[in-house]
Amino acid sequence: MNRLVIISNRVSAPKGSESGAQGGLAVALSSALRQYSGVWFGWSGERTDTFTGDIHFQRDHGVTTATMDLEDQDIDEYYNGYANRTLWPLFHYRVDLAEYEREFAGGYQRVNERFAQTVTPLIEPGDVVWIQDYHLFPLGDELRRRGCENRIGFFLHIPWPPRRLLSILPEAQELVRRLFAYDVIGFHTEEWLESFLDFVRLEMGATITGDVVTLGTRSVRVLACPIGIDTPEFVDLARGVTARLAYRRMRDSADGRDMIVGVDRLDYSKGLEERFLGYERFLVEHPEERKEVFLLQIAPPSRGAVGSYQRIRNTLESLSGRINGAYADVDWVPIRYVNQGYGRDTLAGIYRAAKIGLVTPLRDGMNLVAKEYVAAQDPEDPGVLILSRFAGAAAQLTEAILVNPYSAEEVSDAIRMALRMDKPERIRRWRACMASIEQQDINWWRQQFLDALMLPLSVAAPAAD
Ligand code: ADQ
Repeated sequence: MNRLVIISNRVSAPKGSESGAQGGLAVALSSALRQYSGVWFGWSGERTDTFTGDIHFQRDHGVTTATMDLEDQDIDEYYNGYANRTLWPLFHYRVDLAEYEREFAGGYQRVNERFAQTVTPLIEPGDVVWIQDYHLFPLGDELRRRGCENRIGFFLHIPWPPRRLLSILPEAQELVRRLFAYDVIGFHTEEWLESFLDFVRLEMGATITGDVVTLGTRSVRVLACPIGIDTPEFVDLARGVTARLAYRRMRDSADGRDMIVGVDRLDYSKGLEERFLGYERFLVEHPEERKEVFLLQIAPPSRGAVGSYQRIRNTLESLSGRINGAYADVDWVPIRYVNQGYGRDTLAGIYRAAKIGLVTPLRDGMNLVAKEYVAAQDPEDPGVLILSRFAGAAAQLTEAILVNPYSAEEVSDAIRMALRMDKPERIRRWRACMASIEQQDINWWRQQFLDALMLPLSVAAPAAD
């Protein structure tokens, strides 16, 4: 296998070091990269007065990382601007929150050039380059402009929006045209892939033959390849000492009540407001159940410099306060709302102690929390996963209770159903979900993508009917 060069916006601290709340992408890549020699390049997360392109190398737990610092203006326009004020909301169907500023688009382009300029000397002939996510759509094209002839793949970790939504983006066609610099583009689900194909075919006149899409003189292979977790590792974590302590702590403090757990970055796409309202509906419709359950919502803040994130944080603070004020008693609080991150081993114990995993994003590329919740369960007495139909994970975890997160009634009914589900039914459903995350784990995902990246482009799969 050739050396692997992974490029993503941020480079996560490799596993083993204290890193607090890691995003799903970071968790997935640190396991994937450890198995190859090579390097992981990205922004250090640090600011510099003047961009120099200096690279900081680090080697930790078998992973070499290389990072660069960015200027304040870069961070404002590229990261807080185009990536998280324009692309993230639009790609999560939140047209109402997306902002279109020329400075953002300009900063995004400039920083992608800075990535290309800085990483180019690190790429050796024969290396396979794998670029991650929506921060870096044009990077493959920027590398090609600098003479890079290596195989370059791109994986999108968020949904691809329907074509009419994407058309709202002023630079949509140019952005998508530049994706044809890649050899392979991966999406989590068939749904996101279909939306991409719709756009390139209907808006841009691309032709599709099997899994190869051609626009002008450039062809790119596309695939749907759902990311997984390191399932055996997570199963072990859930049985380890730290998880057992967390499990005990939760069971003691639950005092015989059933715990419902939600774990998410504090992000409007995760449907936290709707989740609280669905849970409130359950409390209203089933007053006899009130003191028998509680909801633990763990939500560490993210992207605090972006206004929409400040607003969702305020909304959730007042909503949890209102619900607790309305229904709490001297010896019971309906929602425990916690804004800090926890280690993965502690989280595993918390998942295992929860009768219900409540995962209700309004739109999510995949959602790894749903998979972690399943992996952490006791096979003899598993809890029940309630999962949004609009998470990519719903295409695989079909035996979860699938809900429309916008419907408080559906969420309330699902909670009731999960609380009443008998053990044989819980075991049956859990086994089906577990089989899926065992087969399609993080190693499977990485291999699927890299196999596609190694395939010569002429070997097209037969056309789908
Ligand atoms: P995220 O939006 O970050 O990822 P997700 O897939 O759920 O969403 O991953 C979150 C990760 O962070 C999980 O591994 C979880 O354990 C961890 N985490 C969350 N809250 C935590 C807390 N309080 N403490 C500690 N850890 C916490 C993006 C996309 C997803 C896609 C992933 C991977 O938005 O749709 O699944 O990338 O492709």
